[in-house]
Amino acid sequence: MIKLLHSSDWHLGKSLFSKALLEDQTTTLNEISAFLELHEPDALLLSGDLFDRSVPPEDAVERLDLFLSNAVLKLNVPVIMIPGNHDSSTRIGAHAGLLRAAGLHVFSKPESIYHPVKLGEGAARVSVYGVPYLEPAEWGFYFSLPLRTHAEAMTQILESLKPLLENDKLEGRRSVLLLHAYVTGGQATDSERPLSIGGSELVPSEPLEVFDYVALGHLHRPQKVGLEKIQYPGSLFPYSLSEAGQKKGIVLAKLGAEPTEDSFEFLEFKTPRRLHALRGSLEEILEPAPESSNGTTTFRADDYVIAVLTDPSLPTDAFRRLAKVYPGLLHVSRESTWDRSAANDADRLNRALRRDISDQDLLSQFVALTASTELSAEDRQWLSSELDAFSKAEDSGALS
Ligand SMILES: [Mn+2]
Repeated sequence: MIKLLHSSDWHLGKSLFSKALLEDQTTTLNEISAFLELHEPDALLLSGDLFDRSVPPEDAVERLDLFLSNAVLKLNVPVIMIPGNHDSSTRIGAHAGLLRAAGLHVFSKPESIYHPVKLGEGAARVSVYGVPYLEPAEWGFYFSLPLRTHAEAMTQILESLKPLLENDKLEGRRSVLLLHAYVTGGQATDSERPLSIGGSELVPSEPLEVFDYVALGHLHRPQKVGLEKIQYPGSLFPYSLSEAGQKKGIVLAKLGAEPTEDSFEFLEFKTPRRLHALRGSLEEILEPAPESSNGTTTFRADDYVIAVLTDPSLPTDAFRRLAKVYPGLLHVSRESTWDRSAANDADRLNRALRRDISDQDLLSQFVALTASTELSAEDRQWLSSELDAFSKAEDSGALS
């Protein structure tokens, strides 16, 4: 039996609403180290976006270095990794040749796809392939073909891997692929950076089924894509409001001599701070912190909070008042009331515009639609005098 732990999208060095997350990321990395000690896997697979930026901050670089040294040198777990779309493949791949001898395997160049890491012995053996995240044009340059989409690049990569995969089969070796891509059928969150502007970023899942396990990276929601053997473990930490309350964790893949012996398990992180989204009016949210925000997770005093206020306008001092109740408050926003009915109202306003109505009535309607409140007599008076002053200035040419 070959045991593989699979993680991705660490985004070390990332901030959420100006709050640096490295401390929280370290808590989770410590939990991954504990998983390595507990499960003693044959390898740890990291499917890209190790850092949040191609030039990561120094403390994030140091953090990754500490983690990898501990995993490879102290725990004796080989680490196999690829750069993602947030990483610089050159920087992630620095010294790859030297590090390989120590047990850190980095796929960072196009030709590295032909050099799988071979693990195991006897009946349970695998070849682990890695496809570094590169732009379609970079693959096109490598293959000397006009490749414009990630799907086209993937077709070419898989085609070129065929002889190696056939050889694995002949020798009774299972195959694993590390890939950082948006595979068709996957569900995104709000924290992935699109892989292409304008064109298609999707890669079809069917051709990936030739592998016994596809260790995916890119999408931040943990998920299987169609089959159990094609999985995203999701990000290290919730990196957007859309991931509040979402379970985060790591995948434990066990591959036997035959596919029927395989199993895939999601191991949830327990220690890190949670991210909660609290929706409601300021007064509602200011009530003592709820014990549970979604029925399954316990609310801890230092948990991160994003407050989405439903008040008709943003109450003054909302952040300061909320931060007293929620020390981990990261951001306060107001839920937009701009929905379909608002759009219909706007349409009505447009039609009203074409009829001849006074400026004052037009502005009153605008205020009523956007602020969900009627103008008071006092407001009307103020508006009327401002409008008068404006037309006079306009007539005298002062505004031209
Ligand atoms: Mn990512």
